[in-house]
Amino acid sequence: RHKFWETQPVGQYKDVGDSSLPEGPIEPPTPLSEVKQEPYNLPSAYEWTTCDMDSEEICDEVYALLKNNYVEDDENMFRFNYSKEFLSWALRVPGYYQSWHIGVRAKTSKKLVAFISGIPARIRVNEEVVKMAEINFLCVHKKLRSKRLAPVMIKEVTRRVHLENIWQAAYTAGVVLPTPITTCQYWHRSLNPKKLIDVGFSRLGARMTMSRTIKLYKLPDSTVTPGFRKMELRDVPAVTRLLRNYLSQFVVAPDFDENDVEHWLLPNENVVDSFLVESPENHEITDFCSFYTLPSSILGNQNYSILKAAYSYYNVSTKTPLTQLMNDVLIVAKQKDFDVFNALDVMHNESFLKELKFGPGDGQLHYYLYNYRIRSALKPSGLGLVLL
Ligand code: NHW
Ligand code: EN5
Repeated sequence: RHKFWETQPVGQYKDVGDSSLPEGPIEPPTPLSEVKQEPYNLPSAYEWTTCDMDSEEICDEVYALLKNNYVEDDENMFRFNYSKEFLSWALRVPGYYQSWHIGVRAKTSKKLVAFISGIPARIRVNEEVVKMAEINFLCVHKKLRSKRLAPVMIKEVTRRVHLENIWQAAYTAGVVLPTPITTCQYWHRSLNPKKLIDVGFSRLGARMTMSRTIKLYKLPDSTVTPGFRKMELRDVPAVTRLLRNYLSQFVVAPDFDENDVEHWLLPNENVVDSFLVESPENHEITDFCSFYTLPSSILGNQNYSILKAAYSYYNVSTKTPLTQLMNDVLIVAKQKDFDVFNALDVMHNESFLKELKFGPGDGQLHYYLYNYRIRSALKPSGLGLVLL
């Protein structure tokens, strides 16, 4: 059923539930001298290119490929539209390898027709911190689909990750592959219900009018938690401590240091927003919340072309109840003109979703590890990892 994935060191369906298999690498590393030195072969009309994301022009090309060919919902009504600033942030991370930003061009026209990326990350699985690649933005132009290009791209990124002596990876997908470590549900909180209904993102509930719906999703004009403010550079050490301590309780979570927190969580306009609660009494940082900005193109609507979506990122509460903290972040997102606030049922998110009027979406997100087996079944609430 999976001619490619059957050949890869990933959990196979036949092994599901076999607790006699040990936790850890599925296959051992090979000596670096045995890693293939030349790129995999592409169909003869295409060539590999390494994408220099520092270059405005190349960033534009990757942006355009994804804008026109990346992930859509199951009814092809919306397509992710990651901004250039976002792509630059997501790919030029601490310690990144340019060689892991991989494009495919048509030889004659030089047009960029496919892309895949990896970034380095330290991911903790139970007690073990593992150096991994996070793989994202796999995309093949719509006109080149179903030609088995994706397996070649995956093998090539794998080869280039191996050349850096890294043997594991983490990735997410909306499709089922062998074999998810867990499956998460998307939840959506309407901020601009009229527009969401007009564009077909949501529907008017049974026995609901538009004005009752608008009233249902109304939010206060300003945040309520005393000491709630935007995160600043000077907060990096305190946020790192707070976050590391919080993430230590999950089975799978990133091992963030101060450099990572500065990159991933310091506010970056129209890319990532972060807030914290500083105690008015003793100036302690007690709570933290964040979201990233990922608009979607609205395909074929007369009135609107962009859906502005915020995605819940990392949230930590020690003093402020999580529900109150997340209500404040919804208020901020509304002030910033987002149409919808999305969240997965990871970490402690279940505890606020229903009360804050999130509803389940029609999409799921499957999480995967490459060449790493985990001992036991994982619930979404055991995941402390959010990929972009
Ligand atoms: S998930 C988003 C993926 N992108 C999209 O959905 C964009 C729209 N779709 C496309 O561009 C986030 C194409 O449909 C793609 C497939 C390119 C998806 N992951 O070329 P063929 C990520 O970026 C398998 C993995 O003919 P295509 C994460 C499929 O099962 N495999 O198909 C990426 C089949 O294999 P099988 C996927 O439609 C993680 C084969 O590809 C997949 O023209 C990558 C068919 O290939 C997916 N999302 O192109 C893995 N979708 O065995 C990283 C399909 O079933 C692994 N397939 O026959 C780790 C690597 C690093 C290791 C380091 C140690
Ligand atoms: C890896 N980094 O399907 C990314 N989104 O629910 C790749 N549905 O937006 C993985 N179909 O339910 C991508 N509205 C996997 C996700 C692909 C995109 C996707 C889903 C997630 C989504 C929306 C729109 C559906 C349009 C028709 C949806 C219902 C909202 C409603 C609001 C009011 C309360 C109930 C829910």
